[in-house]
Amino acid sequence: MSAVLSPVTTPAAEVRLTDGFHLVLDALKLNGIHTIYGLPGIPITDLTRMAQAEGLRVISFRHEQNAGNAAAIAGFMNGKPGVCLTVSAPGFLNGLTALANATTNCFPMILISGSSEREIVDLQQGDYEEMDQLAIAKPLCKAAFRVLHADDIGVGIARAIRAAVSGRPGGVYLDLPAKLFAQTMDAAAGAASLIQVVDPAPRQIPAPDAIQRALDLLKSAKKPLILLGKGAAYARADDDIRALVERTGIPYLPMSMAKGILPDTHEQSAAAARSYVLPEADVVLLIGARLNWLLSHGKGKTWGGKDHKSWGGQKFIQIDISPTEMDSNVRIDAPVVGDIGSCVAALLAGIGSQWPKPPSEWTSAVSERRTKNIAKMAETLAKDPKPMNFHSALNVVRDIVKANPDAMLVNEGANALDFTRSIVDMYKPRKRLDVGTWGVMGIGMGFAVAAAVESGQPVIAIEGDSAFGFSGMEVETICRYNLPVCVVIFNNNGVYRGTDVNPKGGPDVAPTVFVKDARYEKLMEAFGGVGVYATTPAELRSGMEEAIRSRRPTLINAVIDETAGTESGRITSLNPAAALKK
Ligand code: FYN
Ligand code: ADP
Repeated sequence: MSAVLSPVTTPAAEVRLTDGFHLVLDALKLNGIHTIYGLPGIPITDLTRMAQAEGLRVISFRHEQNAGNAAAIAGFMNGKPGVCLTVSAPGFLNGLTALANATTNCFPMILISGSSEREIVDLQQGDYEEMDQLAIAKPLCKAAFRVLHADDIGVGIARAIRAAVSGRPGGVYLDLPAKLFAQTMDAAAGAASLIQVVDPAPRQIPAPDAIQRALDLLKSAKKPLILLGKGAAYARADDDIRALVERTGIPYLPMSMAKGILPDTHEQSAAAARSYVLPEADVVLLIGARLNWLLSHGKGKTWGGKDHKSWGGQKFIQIDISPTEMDSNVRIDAPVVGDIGSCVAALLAGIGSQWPKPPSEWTSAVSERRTKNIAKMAETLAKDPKPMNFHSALNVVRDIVKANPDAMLVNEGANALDFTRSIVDMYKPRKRLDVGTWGVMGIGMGFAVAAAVESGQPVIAIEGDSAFGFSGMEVETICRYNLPVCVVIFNNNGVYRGTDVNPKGGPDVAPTVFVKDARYEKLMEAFGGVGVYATTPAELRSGMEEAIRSRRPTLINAVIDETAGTESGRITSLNPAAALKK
């Protein structure tokens, strides 16, 4: 809606004017963006007020990084850009970490930051929060734009949206200098300058010969494997992906945020036989998953190679929207470039209904290994050690998620992340949100807020005590918006565990150790939410059940054995240990 501003020079006839503030909001609304995650301050305070007045939902945070993480995951959940709004310089920098993380994870997001006076910034004359934000953002995101004139706002927002969601999704920075907001222009001309983006993420149809090459290779396989990544979850091609898996009969392995595209209890899931299938498979079909560190770069011992850089002998088919992803780590024998929906549909058409199932020696071997590992896990989960440990606590979480398959699960930490990933089954797509490609700490409360706001479903956030600290102040935000978030902190008194000691014996504790028996639940109580102190699985269970039932903001301080946990969880090998001890 345009503002009717007081006429300045033409008292006879009232001139209908609009301004930069309204044009930004009108452009967002025109493109179906109705929620802004941010933190008000100079020069965007009024923009947040006006946004609310114009009917947008404004979710205000206590730190921009958490607002940015919220916007990023909203982008993943919706397939359209999540928007984060920050103040200049330090606020912008705080949001930038989330923008870079969104880009790394291929989440569509737009970081809009106010900035100081260009004339002063560019001459480096020392303005309030002086910083050349555009230049700093550029290398850390997919695209960066600055708008100087009100009549360019429509183009600026349109370009930001297209850059965020088309092709490989990612983060976009939009720089809006303070002077832009108050610029006025004729309201009709302003409305005409806005662009409603048509087909912002166009389908990209794969070439027929690329599909044929992939089908030929897949047909030749004796031990085929399908690997589903979070790109497959993002693509929302759930039915076709399931049909591809089931019609071919090929075992599949979900990456962590791809869990639930098919239910983890699916009989073709090879998740519980990971270390068996990776080195054994002969042809691997990657759908929206990169051969990065999380997949040991497609080579080395994980894949059956002789040493850490040797090829294991697998052939790869890779479906990805980004052509340059191919061959980034090992040779891709059958690249299929296009959007996952179109690529999987084309493969399905070629597969038809007569596709031969993989040799039964392969599928039975996978299934045998899987059954054995699941049985072993069930034995461990059935134990009831005192004090409670990761397994006995996660056994409860596993039951609660099974009973509430629509609930969103947010997960971060080291051991808290790794154990949750393998113990807690997911039943529906895009329900598991975690540390992603960087393995970054600090996404927890930002993701939890957006998960609740965007889905309306209860949110369960399983947090390591260290990971929680990065965004813990947002429990106030959770209470302020009365969001149905149940935070469970696995409290073992430290980073990895709470047992390290200061080798010098001085008054400082070891760098990995926190305050013993910290009462995290009181943080939630301080803002009117529910705090639960749980030392047994039964207490944890009743706390979680009540949180889901009541939908009240809840924080459960789940006290676990302080000796539980290993260095960096499952990635101990990435944490260099000194060979020389002084
Ligand atoms: C998995 N597993 C199971 C099941 N699911 N067993 C029984 N039942 C079920 N349902 C088994 C699986 O076969 C593996 O055993 C093991 O559990 C772990 O499985 P996971 O988690 O899939 O595999 P792994 O080896 O941990 O995967 C490697 C990885 C992962 C790099 C993809 O570790 C990862 O995503 N790490 C992210 C770490 C991170 O970002 N940390 C944050 C920073 S921490 P085996 O087959 O016997 O191996 C800072 O310090
Ligand atoms: P994971 O960490 O689960 O393995 P990655 O983030 O490494 O997943 O990989 C996701 C991949 O999916 C990226 O290479 C990205 O280009 C691709 N991708 C994202 N969306 C689509 C889409 N709609 N169609 C095709 N590829 C996509």
